[in-house]
Amino acid sequence: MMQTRVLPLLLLLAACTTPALKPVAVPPVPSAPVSVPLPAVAVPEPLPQNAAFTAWLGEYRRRVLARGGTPAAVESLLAGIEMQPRVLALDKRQPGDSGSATARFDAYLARQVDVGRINLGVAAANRVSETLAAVHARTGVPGEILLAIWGLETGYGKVTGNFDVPSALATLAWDGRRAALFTAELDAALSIIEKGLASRSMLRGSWAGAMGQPQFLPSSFLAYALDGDGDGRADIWQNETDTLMSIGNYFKQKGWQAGLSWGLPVTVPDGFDRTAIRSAERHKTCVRPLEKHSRWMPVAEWKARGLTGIAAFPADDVSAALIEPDGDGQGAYLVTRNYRIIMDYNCSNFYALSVALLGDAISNRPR
Ligand SMILES: [Ca+2]
Repeated sequence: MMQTRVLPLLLLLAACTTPALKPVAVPPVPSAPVSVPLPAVAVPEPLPQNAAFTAWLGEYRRRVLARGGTPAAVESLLAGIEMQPRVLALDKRQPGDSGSATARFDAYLARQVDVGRINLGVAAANRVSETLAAVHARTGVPGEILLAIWGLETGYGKVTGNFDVPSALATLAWDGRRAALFTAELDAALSIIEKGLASRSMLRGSWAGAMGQPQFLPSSFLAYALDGDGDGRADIWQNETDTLMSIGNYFKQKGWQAGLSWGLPVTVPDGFDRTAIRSAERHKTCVRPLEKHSRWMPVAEWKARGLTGIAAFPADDVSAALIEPDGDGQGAYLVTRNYRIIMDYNCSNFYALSVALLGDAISNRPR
């Protein structure tokens, strides 16, 4: 634009003062211009983070409106969404399954399942005993598993996270490392508002978008949250009964078998042949943690192979797998299909074993 305006004027001036073009002496280019400072070159600056995020959010708004999102719900969801650098920092710091490669389960267990958490679990068991019985009756999930999930996720509802969940999800979706996952969760948050299941201001939780006392992602809220106290709402943020009923429903829908324990600690005999129990299962999700499980065998077969501490298992025909989280001969657990349901909640052997053992500790403590 600028050139087209200025160029004719320059040509006009040149025509007035110079009758003809003459060769112009071009100064030689210095062969080694070491001391000559380079002229300042205007490098286009990258879009500031916030501007890039705002552009992403605008595109998201356009997309959800184009596919029929309720405008009022879309604006409600997007109102107050901000890019959260702290979410990005926490996401980059997050270790993989079970922490680093050198993390040990015994140390993790000692941290997660300490006397304080067990005692609070026993107190909670007394306080909400009627609710636990009601959830057990409806879902088949025993109280100690409900309490252990509740206790490990949020300290029995005390630490639910104070991040604005739509902001956290949008930040993670925009960041791109797991864009599809977090965009789908942002869509689920929109559905929660569209359906009037929770208000915009209630959508608070962890930096990774896990909400309320059971730490449900929005998609889990849509799929599993239940109203436990009969007021017509599933309030997983403030209501303990709704929280426990929702956790029970999650387990039931994922396939928890009523009356089947998660498993138990066992002792593996010296010289045990571990190559003979390797699993040929191929997993599509939660691959690395599930690769640590042996193949399934009936309890009777495990007994025949010399495992001890197994007598408490009620039935010899129950299918079970062996896990040694800290390596061969350093603590072993025989687990049932129900243990895999705990892993559905959080794909980690460290987590699932902690839930199982916290549950045992709570239920074995006198009330
Ligand atoms: Ca309710």
